[in-house]
Amino acid sequence: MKQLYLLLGLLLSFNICAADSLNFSNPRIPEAPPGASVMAAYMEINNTGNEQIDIIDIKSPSFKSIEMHLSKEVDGFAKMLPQKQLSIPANGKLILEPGGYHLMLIKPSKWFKQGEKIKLNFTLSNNESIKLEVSIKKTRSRGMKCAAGKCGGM
Ligand SMILES: [Cu+2]
Repeated sequence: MKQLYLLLGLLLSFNICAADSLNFSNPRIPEAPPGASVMAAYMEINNTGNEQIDIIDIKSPSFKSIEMHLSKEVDGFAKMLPQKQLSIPANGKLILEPGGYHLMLIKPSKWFKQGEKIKLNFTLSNNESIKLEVSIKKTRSRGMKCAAGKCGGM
């Protein structure tokens, strides 16, 4: 009997995978005007595990492609720098937010409106995958206007 428990314990410990250590909070995709060719996704990703986790690829049936970006000011210009991966530190978090890291959703298959859900499929560096559903939300469009170089004025 004791041996059986030991075996079960071993099996359980081998079942713990990196994907189980990630928690996603407040995931959201701001609604974009009809005809927009890109959208952005934001969220907070928490890693409860003792090892860093790297997201190396993201796909969605609703978009042609998805890139990982970091918004940064370079020589006075706001730029979006493509990232090869998103790293969530051990026992830490990575925040995707306007003006920082974000997911760039490229070429939507149609116009997605508030309340619709987008399926995202994350691939980790160890080939595990995580599925996440993110809702389209109406938000103030300030960030979009700034990105287009029309902050204030107008
Ligand atoms: Cu971007």
